[in-house]
Amino acid sequence: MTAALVLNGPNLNLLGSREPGVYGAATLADVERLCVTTGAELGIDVECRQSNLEGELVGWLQEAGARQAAGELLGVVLNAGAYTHTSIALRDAVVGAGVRVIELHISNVHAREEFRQHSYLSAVAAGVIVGLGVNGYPLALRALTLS
Ligand code: CA2
Repeated sequence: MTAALVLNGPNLNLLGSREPGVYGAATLADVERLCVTTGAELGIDVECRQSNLEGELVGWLQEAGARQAAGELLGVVLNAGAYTHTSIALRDAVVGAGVRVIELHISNVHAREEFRQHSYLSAVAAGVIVGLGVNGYPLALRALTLS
């Protein structure tokens, strides 16, 4: 059985606690359960991690690239949170690790503040899912299983 990694970045541990109008009512634990259940339906192992630290996310992307190269991982679903809009380090990690990434955002970042409308990741991602709420996570996992 092969695997996929779901990485959530800064402040996504607060999901469900505030701003339900923007991010919905699901907690991070709910999202991670949804991802694992989806993985079982797709016949893949899904591992979920969250960090508020940019460097930890860089390390996980590098690890994912090595696992992908070894044929153990299909790729990563990455919600990099606000680092999406600031982090050249995460972009370089995606390219450097050669890891297949589906960039995901729960909210429609294009309908929000201007600073959320630029992503350092989109150009190096295999695909982008935006604005579909937490239902985007199962769709992103399914996308990793295609091709
Ligand atoms: O829409 C998304 O998934 C975002 O990646 C979420 C990030 C935001 O900076 C991006 O622009 C879009 C923020 C996550 C913060 O999540 C919270 C959840 C509940 C309460 C407070 C923050």
